Amino acid sequence: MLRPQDTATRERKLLNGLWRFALDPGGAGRAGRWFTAALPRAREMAVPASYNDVAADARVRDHIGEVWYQTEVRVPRGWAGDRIVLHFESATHRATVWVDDTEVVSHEGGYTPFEADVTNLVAAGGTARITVAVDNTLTFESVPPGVVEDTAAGPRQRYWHDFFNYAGLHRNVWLYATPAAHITDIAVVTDLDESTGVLHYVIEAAGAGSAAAQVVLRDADGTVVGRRHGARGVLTVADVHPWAPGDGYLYDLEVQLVTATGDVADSYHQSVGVRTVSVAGNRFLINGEPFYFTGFGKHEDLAVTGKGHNDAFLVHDFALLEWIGANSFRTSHYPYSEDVLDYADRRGIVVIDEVAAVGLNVRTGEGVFGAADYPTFSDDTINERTREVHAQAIRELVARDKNHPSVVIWSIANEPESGTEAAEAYFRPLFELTRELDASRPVSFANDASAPHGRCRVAQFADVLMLNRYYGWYVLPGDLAAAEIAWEEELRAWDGENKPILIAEYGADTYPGLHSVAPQPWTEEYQVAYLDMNHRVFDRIDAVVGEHVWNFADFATMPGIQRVGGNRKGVFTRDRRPKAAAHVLRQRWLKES
Ligand code: BDP
Repeated sequence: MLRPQDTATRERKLLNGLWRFALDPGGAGRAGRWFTAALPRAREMAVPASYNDVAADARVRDHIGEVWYQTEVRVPRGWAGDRIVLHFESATHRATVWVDDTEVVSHEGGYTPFEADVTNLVAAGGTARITVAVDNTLTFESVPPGVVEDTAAGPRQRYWHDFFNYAGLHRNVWLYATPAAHITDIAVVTDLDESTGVLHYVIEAAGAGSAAAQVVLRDADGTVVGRRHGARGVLTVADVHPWAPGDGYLYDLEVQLVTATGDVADSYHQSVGVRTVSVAGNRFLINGEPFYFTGFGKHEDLAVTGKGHNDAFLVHDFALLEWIGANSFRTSHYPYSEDVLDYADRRGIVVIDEVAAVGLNVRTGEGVFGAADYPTFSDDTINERTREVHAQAIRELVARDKNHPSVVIWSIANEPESGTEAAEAYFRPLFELTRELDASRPVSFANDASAPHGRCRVAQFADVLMLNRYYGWYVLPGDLAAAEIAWEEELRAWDGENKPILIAEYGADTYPGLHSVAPQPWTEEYQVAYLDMNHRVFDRIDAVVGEHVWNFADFATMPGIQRVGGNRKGVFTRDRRPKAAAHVLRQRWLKES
């Protein structure tokens, strides 16, 4: 599936705006065929946005189950004879879509795109009613997992990750047109042979008949630097300008379907950054050079709009990344908007791309998320069907993001149970699958303190060891001297694995404006002292190839006594003001680069 684009042969129409919106607490909408007419008792809702905080209504914020969105679209007159497609960049966590009275598509998984060919259901110049039922329920067979428990107070959604379960239509919705003969997929893998860039490409098309594929490669100035006929092939670029961290240089690969008479039936533009990624011993290499990651785990999280994509915050967050000297981030804990990855490509920011497999450990949050009264892996909890949903989430992530030069590691889970035989059996095929889908990038997952060195049975599969550790916060809170000793001891053990180690999370909750002379947990001084301690440890361990502070900014969480107005481990507040730690990181990271 290709992201909708305006090209010489394609056109798109954005359907964002105010849609009709209705909660369906009793699950009456499907039987009542709500898609056949204007939604009953509808209010209006912004798209894109999480619906939860927009309405100022606890019933909306805490709703469990389906909500319904509806809009009317006029199909552009000029699209007669074209193939017409309805495309959702995401619907969290699953959705069913109707065009007028006809069901057109269902999709599981909250962070990847899906679409339906609606050519036979709409007419150019006419209107169509689009209705979407979006379900936020997390179950043991969803990714992330959860369970709805029946309690005396009614159903309650439980899950084992701390960020709030925002839901809705978080990203763009498009109606777009392509010719009947159209390109359906493009895959590009790049290599460097000294100063020559090598591009291996594969094109897929449908309805193409005798039309043949060809590609034209242009540099950033628009000069043609390569051409080739054929649906797969290799292009070489002498004196290539590689994509590199801090230098988001992109070529434009125009893919065309050309008819026997020489007409361009379809055209699509794929940006390409020519770079290599590899692991050599305990080094992480980009273009053959050791790379040290500085940056954060982030969230898609804003006041009011929740996980709704916002371009102003995209640009602002990247401006802050550059200000602070961060060269990278992880899309913790789910695939982010494609706008984020496109922008990372252009800004030369390095990305660790993560699937939404977070909270696959019912013990992690004991005390935070309630008692661990389920086994993590069992026939009735996380099981083979969950693994198939997880596998599909990986397939969709790689399919969507494989051409982004910014993406250098696939992260296939965050802090799963990883110290058991069941975990080893669950994850082995998922690592194999990811490597089959993409042999060009390292694969990893974020390990947590419950499976330290010697106990983790999943780290054996990872090309890079990504460790989330909270020495001085969850472990030995307030005693940074003891934390430093314990942390160094554990890290030295991992150092012996001869794999690169990325500290994928370390952080301390910090209430902005709270101060103390002797660093006390929750103060700005403590966050600074905590980070300094961690950095001393990292600098003593050879295999450490990067540091991602948890978190870039404060973010909303489920309610809980360990959280004060959300998770406060942000180096920036939720509205992006720096805490004292931001200035300290800036000093360290600008020196690194
Ligand atoms: C880690 C999780 C992250 C949490 C963080 C925390 O990976 O999602 O937000 O802990 O507790 O375990 O702050």
